[in-house]
Amino acid sequence: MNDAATARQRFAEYYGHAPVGVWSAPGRVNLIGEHTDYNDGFVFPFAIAERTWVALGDRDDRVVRVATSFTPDPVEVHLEELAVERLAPDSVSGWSAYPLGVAWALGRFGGELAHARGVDLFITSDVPVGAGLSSSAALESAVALALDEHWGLGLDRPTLAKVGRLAENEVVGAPTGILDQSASLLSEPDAAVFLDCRSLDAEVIPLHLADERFTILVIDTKVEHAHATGGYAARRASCEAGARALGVPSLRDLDVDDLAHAEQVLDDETFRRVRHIVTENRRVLDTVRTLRERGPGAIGSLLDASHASMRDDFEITVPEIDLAVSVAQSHGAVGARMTGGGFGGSAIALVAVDLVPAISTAVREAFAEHGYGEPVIFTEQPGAGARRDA
Ligand code: GAF
Repeated sequence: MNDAATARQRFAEYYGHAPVGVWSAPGRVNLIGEHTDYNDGFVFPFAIAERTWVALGDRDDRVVRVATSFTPDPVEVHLEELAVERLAPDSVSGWSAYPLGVAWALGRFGGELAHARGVDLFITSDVPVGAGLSSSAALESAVALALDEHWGLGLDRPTLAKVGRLAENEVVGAPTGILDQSASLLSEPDAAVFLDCRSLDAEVIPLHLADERFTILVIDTKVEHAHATGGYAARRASCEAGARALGVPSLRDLDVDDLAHAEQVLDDETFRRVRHIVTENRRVLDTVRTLRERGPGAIGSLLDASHASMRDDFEITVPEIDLAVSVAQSHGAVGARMTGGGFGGSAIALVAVDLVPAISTAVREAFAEHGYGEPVIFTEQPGAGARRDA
């Protein structure tokens, strides 16, 4: 069990002095709107209960030290190395690219690192890694919030989300969008964040899941995904090629009515990638409207359609995810879909609380019948965004 007190205690044991504060940030479930973020489109995520904690201690030199409960080796960097326009590719590596990348990116967004004092950081987390629930954004957002406050930089949360994205793009090397950091930094309990990824206008919309006796079942297939390589970057490249061929700044600028023309102009694969983004943007808008007008019990068909589009048009699902979704759907879920970047990770199902045991058992049995590894299944209610805990 991790919490702020544990992070504080682990910090003290490790560094031999007390931290000045503890900050935390959550992972996320994206309810709908997948791969739309880097196409300037719409997303609708919420924070999960699992969080990453950063305990921070002051230093009187200019050294940044980072240690974690999940790796043996601490990392030590001089602030001079981070106060540069471009980080040398080999100056940070592995897990340290996340926290140190954030420290560097704060400088790129106007944070004055030239006179900042060094810090000791100790990180603990219970966000599952590789589950498509954005352990990376939880880490980036917790570190960004902690350093911003400690160094008195005064950056607002949308800017801190950009800081996390820049660290991920330039230092970690994953060409991801703004979805995950925004979810981690902007979420509020019992609500999801409706984000326009072009304007970065965000609206926190109550989901009323618990009021209506619904919950989100997360089915972590344990199939690993990796965003830094392969499919994710290829999908992004296809979207950019589609937008170029159609003469629009981004796929956000197309509507469902434009798809007939797109089909004539594009090759089949690019067309299907474009169709996913255009229809997914429409589904996010429809989900928000339906939720407002008729409540969460009415959004199921939109979740199901989103999954079909990811499976057939965007081709980012895997057989384990498709099985989890179809079993949940056939055993009474309101709706179900993959969440996150794809190629593994987790499926989510919107389910009546009473059906959780039956659907969980059915998914486990189906996985066993197919010879798939046992999934990890748990429920989530939308939780709190990043905050200072102590
Ligand atoms: C990953 C990325 F990090 C996000 O930016 C987003 O593109 C998502 O995949 C897909 O919607 O989580």
